[in-house]
Amino acid sequence: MKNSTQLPIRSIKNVVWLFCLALIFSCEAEPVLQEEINTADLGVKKNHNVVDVVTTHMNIEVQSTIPSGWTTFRYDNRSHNPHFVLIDKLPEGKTVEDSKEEIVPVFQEGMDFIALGDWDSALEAFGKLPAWSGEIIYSGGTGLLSPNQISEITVYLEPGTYVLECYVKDSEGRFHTWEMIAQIEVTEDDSGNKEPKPTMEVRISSEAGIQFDKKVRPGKHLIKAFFEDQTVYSHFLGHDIHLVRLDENANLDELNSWMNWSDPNAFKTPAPEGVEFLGGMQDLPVLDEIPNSNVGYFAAHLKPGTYAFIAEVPDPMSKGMLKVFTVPSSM
Ligand SMILES: [Cu+2]
Repeated sequence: MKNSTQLPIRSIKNVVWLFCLALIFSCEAEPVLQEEINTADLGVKKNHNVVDVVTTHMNIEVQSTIPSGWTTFRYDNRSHNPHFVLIDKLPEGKTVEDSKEEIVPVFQEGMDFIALGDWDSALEAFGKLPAWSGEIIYSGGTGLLSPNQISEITVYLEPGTYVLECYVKDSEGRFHTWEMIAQIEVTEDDSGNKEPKPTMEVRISSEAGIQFDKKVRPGKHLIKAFFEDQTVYSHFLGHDIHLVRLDENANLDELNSWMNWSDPNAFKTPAPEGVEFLGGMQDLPVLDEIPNSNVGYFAAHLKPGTYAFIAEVPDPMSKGMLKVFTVPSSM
């Protein structure tokens, strides 16, 4: 699980307290809807060595070793549920087995107590997170992706040991992370890939929310996700950017509420009706010592219709992190 982004786990008690406050004041939401769109064939893969990631059921299939530098991941969701691929850089010496033993069960225990309304026990459970979990660097990844969609992202990776994971919950409230977790070793060898050239840019910050030029032309795009800052919200996580397509039955309030794993009624299947998740960029850090740490790219094929950029944070609407836009048939 991702928890704090750059903040060491130091103030976990404060975070947990904020988290509980947020739960108390959390509101309702409902989703948005849409027509089929497929982001395959977006062109990025032709220019890069591509790391294929596939989900066929509740799993993540990926090669075990890749070079470092600019890296394109092509995520193919062939399952029946929405998923994402978060890329966590582990502290030196830690492996996916440590995550499975020391982090995943703790989040599940905490979540289960929240679902029962037992806040004291939830706090106690989250207090069992190992200190090293605060040193995990969340290094981007694909945003939420609906079934039968493909997402391509490009991020800059330093050498190290990484975990790929998805923590959407099933209908019973069980985190996908129990099965959807895999390790990759990023070597010292440079991939030789160049930073991609975007067709549009979307920026996100804790103060200004999500910002972009709303005059979006139809067609294929390579979207630059620029993180001006990063922080930890009441659900232990930082902000990220997801692209969704909305149909006329979509309910923005429902979608707004759904984007919060720490709500026992949210971030679980089924996904909100009327919403198609088209990928995006998971939490990127803003670290001086890692070049390009705060920049990532994701591809999108934007057919005419209604879309939104949204962050997976508690009540993104109130933070300026749910922004609807329309793609016209021509410009
Ligand atoms: Cu999943």
